[in-house]
Amino acid sequence: MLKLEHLGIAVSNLAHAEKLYSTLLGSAAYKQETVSSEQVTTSFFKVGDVKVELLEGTSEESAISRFIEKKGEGLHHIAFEVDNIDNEMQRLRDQGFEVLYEKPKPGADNKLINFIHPKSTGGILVEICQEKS
Ligand code: CMX
Repeated sequence: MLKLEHLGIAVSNLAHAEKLYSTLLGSAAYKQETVSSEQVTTSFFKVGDVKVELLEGTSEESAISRFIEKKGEGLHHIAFEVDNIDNEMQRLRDQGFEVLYEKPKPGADNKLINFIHPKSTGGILVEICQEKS
C-alpha cells in the first residue's frame, strides 16, 4: 500500500459536522460529493497529505446510517491508497482477508474503492482506493 489516504468519519448531520470540522481544523472543506452507489454524501478536508472525509448516509439502509444506529457517530474507516486495486484485492484475499466487493466500485474523490471487513482486520473497516486514470 502506498500511504494513508483518508480517515472516514460517520456523521448524522453533514452541515453541522462540516462547520465543526472547519473550526477544528482551521480550514474549509474543499469538496462535497454524493456517491449514490454507496448512499452517502461526503465532505472532504485536507490536513497536510491526508484527507478527512465526513460521511452522512442518504438513506436509512446506507452503511453509514446503520453504523450510527449501532455505534453512534465517529471513526468509520481508514483508507489506504494503492497503485493497482485489482492486484491488492487478490493479494489480500490470498492472505485470508475478507474483501467485501467482488470488483472495485466508483467512490468519492475520483477513486475506485473496495473494503476489507472489520471482522478480518481486528475491528477496523479498511478501505483501499486507487485514483481513477
Ligand atoms: N467499523 C468497525 N466495525 C464495524 C463497522 C465499522 N465501520 N461497521 C460495522 N461494524 C461491525 C458491526 O458493529 C458488527 O459488529 P458486532 O458483530 O460485534 O455487532 C460487525 O461489524 C459485523 O457487522 P455485519 O452485521 O456483518 O454488517 P453490517 O451490516 O454492520 O455492515 C459492513 C458492516 C462493513 C459489511 C458494511 O458497513 C459495509 O458494507 N461497508 C462497506 C461500504 C461502506 O462502508 N460504505 C460507506 C463509505 C463509502 C465511501 O467511503 O465512499
